[in-house]
Amino acid sequence: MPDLIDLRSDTVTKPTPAMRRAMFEAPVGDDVFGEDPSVNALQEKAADLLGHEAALFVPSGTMANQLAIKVLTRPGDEVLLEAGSHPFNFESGAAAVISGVQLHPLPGRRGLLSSDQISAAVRPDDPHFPPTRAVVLENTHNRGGGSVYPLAAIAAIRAAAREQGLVMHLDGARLFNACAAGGVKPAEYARHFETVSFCLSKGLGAPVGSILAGSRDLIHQARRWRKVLGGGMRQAGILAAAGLHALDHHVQRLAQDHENARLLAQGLARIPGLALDPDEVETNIVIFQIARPGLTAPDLAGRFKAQGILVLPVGPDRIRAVTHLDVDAAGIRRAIEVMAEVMTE
Ligand code: TLP
Repeated sequence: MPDLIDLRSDTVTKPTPAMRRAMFEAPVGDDVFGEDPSVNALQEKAADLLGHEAALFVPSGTMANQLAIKVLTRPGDEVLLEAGSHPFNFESGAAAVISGVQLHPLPGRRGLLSSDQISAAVRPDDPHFPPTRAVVLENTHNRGGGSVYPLAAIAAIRAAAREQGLVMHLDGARLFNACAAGGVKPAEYARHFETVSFCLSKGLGAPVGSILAGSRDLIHQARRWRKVLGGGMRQAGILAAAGLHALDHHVQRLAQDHENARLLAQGLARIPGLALDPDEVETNIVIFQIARPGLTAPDLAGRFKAQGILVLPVGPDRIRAVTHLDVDAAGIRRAIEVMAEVMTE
């Protein structure tokens, strides 16, 4: 059987030979003492890119989001976010456990919220209600199908939030995808938020790691909470070097992943029994619907897998496929062929 084509996530990428060399050669020190030169270099570069005072290297996107919620809220506060968002659905209820906050999910359009929704959701100052404290946005939005916030929409939400005295965190796990799609610089998004995270281990292709950026004071607090959660790492420069390499070499190429996602979407749209609108595919995530009664997403994913194509069921009749640096256009064409064949069975 030919090699598997793994479209389950952009988290599955393996470090390239050049990235492995950078990791091998990385100068390291003890990062809990703040002495790892590679970690320090990555944190400075990331803070610079985002236009924030400071940044912290953390093991995962989940930890970055949870540290942000921790330092922006107090127990009993309420956090507004989108109903399909990652922190609401896929972080094991961590915000309740770690921060003791109540999450207030709002229904977005392809995962994106409007400023009016934010204004309308803020609770009045009344002892019955939790104090609304923070807004968390996700850009690109994973379950929204890799949708991208227009900069103007973020600016409008920021203005509404400011009026209500709310602070904001950006789950930018795929922020560089949003930037590549919209021709926007990371700092142009980031300036609207108190804290911003992005993942090195998704489309950027590093094996491990995320960044949380914010003011010096917020990042100082986040560093302490990272230690509380057991995320203080020692010679983490080996990993940070992969992140530095990713920022230097894997940002420009994200446009290719987006082209491949469009190619995939156009191919899938032509397959009888699958439904999607290729025009909705803006970045590297393609979510499609199964339009054949009796055929479920786990069933179909199993049949694709038997033919060497891995995808992720994300609902009873919805499947996600994500493009990334380990699958080229030829791989995408092969995946379309195989999926079309399976659907004729
Ligand atoms: N998303 C993963 C899975 O958890 C679904 C994926 O394959 O897409 N924010 C967003 C928007 C994410 O998509 C993810 C991971 C995270 C945060 C969490 O990152 P990690 O996995 O590093 O904790």
